[in-house]
Amino acid sequence: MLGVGIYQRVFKFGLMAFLIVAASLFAVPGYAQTQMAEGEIRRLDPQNAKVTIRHGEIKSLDMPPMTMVFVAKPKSLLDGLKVGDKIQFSAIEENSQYVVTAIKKAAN
Ligand SMILES: [Cu+2]
Repeated sequence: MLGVGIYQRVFKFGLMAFLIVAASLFAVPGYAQTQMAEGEIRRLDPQNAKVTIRHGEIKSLDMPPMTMVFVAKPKSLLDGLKVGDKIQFSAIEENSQYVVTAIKKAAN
């Protein structure tokens, strides 16, 4: 009887450790998603995959609010957008360029 209890405890501990690891794996992309910055489209240059965004603070890039040009990757991210649209977006720094990797229209 004692043996069964120990195995159950070991199994429960292992299961808990597995769940914690699994939860943290899911939590990382979930956290990144909530880190989208707010912005407004100021200028669009789809042929060159460029978009000028007046943006709020971007914590992931340690950047204060400003208006600046981003490269859209892929440039199809710019499809259906127009000047004045309020957006939420994700951006990264890549080869000393700022690259938008996701855009979604914000509900006004
Ligand atoms: Cu900026």
